[in-house]
Amino acid sequence: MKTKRILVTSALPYANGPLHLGHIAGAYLPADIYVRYQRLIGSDIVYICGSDEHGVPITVTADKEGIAPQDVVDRFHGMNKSSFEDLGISFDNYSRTTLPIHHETAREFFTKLHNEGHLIVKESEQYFSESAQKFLPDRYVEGQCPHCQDEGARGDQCDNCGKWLEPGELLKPRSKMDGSVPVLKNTRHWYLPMGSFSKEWKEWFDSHEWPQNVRNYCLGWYKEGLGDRPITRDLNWGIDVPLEDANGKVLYVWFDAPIGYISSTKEWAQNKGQPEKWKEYWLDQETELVHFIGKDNIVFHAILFPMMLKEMGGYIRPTAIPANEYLTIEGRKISTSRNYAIWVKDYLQIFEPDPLRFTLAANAPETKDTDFSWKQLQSRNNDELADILGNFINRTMTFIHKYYDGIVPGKHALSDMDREMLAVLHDAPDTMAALFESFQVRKAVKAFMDICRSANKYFNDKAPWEARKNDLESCATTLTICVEIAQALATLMSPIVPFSSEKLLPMLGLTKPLDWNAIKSSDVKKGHKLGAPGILFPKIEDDVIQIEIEKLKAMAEPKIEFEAIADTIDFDQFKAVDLRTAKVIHAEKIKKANKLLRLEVDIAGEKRQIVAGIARSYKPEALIGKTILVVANLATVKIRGVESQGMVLALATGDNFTLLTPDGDMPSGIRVE
Ligand code: B3M
Ligand code: ZN
Repeated sequence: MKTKRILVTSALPYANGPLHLGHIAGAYLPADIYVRYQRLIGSDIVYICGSDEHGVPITVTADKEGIAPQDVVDRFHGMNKSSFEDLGISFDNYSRTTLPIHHETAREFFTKLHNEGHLIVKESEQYFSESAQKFLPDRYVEGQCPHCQDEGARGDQCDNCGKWLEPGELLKPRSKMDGSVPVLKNTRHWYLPMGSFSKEWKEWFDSHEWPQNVRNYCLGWYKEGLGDRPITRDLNWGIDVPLEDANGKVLYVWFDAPIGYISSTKEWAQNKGQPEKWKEYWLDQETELVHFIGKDNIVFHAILFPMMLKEMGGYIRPTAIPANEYLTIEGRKISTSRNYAIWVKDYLQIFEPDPLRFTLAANAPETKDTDFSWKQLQSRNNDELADILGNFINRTMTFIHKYYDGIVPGKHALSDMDREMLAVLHDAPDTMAALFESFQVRKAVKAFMDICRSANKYFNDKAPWEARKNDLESCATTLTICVEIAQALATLMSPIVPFSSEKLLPMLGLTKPLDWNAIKSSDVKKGHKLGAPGILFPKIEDDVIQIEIEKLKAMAEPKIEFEAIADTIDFDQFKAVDLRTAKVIHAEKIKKANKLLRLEVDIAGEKRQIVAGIARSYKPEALIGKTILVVANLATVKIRGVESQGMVLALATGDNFTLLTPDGDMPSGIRVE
């Protein structure tokens, strides 16, 4: 059978911070499981990745720490590379985009696209900081989104509503470096006119099957019209634009980073002593290209990069883009800025890699966001890996060592039960292959655990401890089939929990996993010698897991900045503020203002409308009937065009608000004394 040639990539992680579980669940573990499976069936597969070392996230970290960007990427490239290794993410090459080989490849792309007239040049206005005397990258400019009024929008994009913003669109822009108000200044940049390639792109896109999220995202962009995408930036960190008249400009990180897949493949070929071998993967239309990414990278991998590859001529384009959704931690979004995450290197200081691999695979965010909890890790490890898989292996090993000196006794005539179990086992490779091939890791893990459950049931139903007394041939057959099952499981589990598979092989008297297809007709010979038994999955104890739960809780506590006490006032000044109880009679969200609610309150029979910035802490329906405290004599103002006749009293901790309410039932209109 002709083996497939496959090139697999995982999104290049920015080298501006450590890896957390969200990274692993998104673009790395699913890819590694797929690659390990493909290697087992003999595919010609190369798995490529590397550190994304340019771009503003790097300079933001460098500025924050007062160090050079190169120092930032040197630190985190090394850290992340070893985290991946320790977690068994088995790249064939893990490169980095500050290497000369990448700079050359990216410049070659730009030069060819430029010389062949595929790029356009445009003057445009960009934010310029007069205090820093330099153009400000988009992430350095913050302001209010004109579409949804979110205060935290960046110069180029609003994370809240996802809209891309043109320079000048942002309301109330200010520099995140020094708070100064930037001015708009003319500058020249090169663009990839995606609109002019959209017809051909659409034909290509429609000729493939894509996951629903990739289809929705891309067709949404296509329908809105694919505009001109800037591919250069006014930055002093990045790959210099290879043109005479482009001083001080670098390639936009999202132009250079995907090219990192190609330069990393070139480096891989060089390291193998076959420098031209990369072409078998990138320039042979027979090769399947699979990009594993998180959903926030869909447009770059399904629209921008394929357009670049097409216009370069001769390059392959992706045939599959598994784009995972997000992982939350104990029900909360991961936030590196608020240090709310579980870092891979911290995890690995306490636990083995496989329980995490298994837990993240079993609950992979393939089609929707999923949640990781420490209790879930403990139960996946203890109740499934240890009590189902580990238990089956252990009872098989113990029985054969105890009654057969560790020698497999051989099969005799098969009973119906034997045949049933062997049928389940012999179907397993195809069942799991179909799930791995279609990137359905969750289902593959479930299918694997179902086989383990069948194996335990088989052991119980055949009851070799009884058969040993009255039907030695049945007993011998049972145990021999159990070894065949165990040897098959060692192969089937290896893409998911490779370290445990490695540990299991010598116990079963094997030096390498069985061939994937050999499992379809397992046959362990009488006399096969088992190795020493061992514990595959040590239990994770409650007290150990509780420590991690407490640690995370402490991280989740909002960092409360205590404001200095305000200036002293006298009693009369306090008396001037009229604080009253008020009953909420209606509450609703305010369109396009995701932090605001419009309340209708009753203050001793007087109806008031009040705008309150508590939408992220309270659902409108939860407020109806509540008695709260308000400032009743505040001058009326308009907030986002809505009149507000007073102010609600609430306690702010981080970005969370807790309303002040009277202790016990209280009529409305009562004044605070
Ligand atoms: N460095 C990672 C991110 O957006 C980005 C991926 C590049 S893949 C070419 O989180
Ligand atoms: Zn917005």
